[in-house]
Amino acid sequence: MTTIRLVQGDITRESVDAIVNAANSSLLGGGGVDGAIHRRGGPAILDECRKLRASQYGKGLPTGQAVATTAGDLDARYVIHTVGPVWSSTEDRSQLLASCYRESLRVADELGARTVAFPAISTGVYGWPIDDGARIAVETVRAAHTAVEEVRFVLFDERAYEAFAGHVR
Ligand code: AR6
Repeated sequence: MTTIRLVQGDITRESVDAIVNAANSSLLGGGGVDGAIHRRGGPAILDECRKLRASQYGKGLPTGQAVATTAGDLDARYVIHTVGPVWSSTEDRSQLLASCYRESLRVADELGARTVAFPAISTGVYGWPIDDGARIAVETVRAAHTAVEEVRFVLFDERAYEAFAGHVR
């Protein structure tokens, strides 16, 4: 059984085996949680991302997939980068968002990670409504077959925290 914990705060301050990054397919950094992870984690993360782009992800990491790098100076062993879908009001992309959580946990299992911190993927720059993003996150983690013992959702603000709390209760 995977325990779900909710924390309000900055994910780059967490101590876990793996921190999940809401990246973009370039893997070369950006704003939001991605920017914060690269800033605090230091250049070792970007170095490995560049190597991934030069090898198996020449065209970038596709939406819904996940890949791991070092966590650099963060208090974690790995950063798992995943690319959420951009919100669309005309097309249902929820399977891609669910895939981000599932694939990140699959990568965590491959690495032997037992504690994993997630941000609310796609709910910032990518515009996904927070309540729906929280529902998909919690439902997908609950349904996942994983050896991860603790999934910690780290929510940046109170609104996001309350959205997740509404689905975990
Ligand atoms: N800790 C935890 N959560 C955070 C932090 C933090 N330090 N900073 C922001 N959030 P976003 P996306 C929350 O925009 O929507 C980047 O430029 C934020 O409040 O980081 O998946 C990438 O490079 C929101 O709830 O990611 C991509 O281009 C959630 O994290 C694009 O943004 C996700 O917001 C990805 O957009």
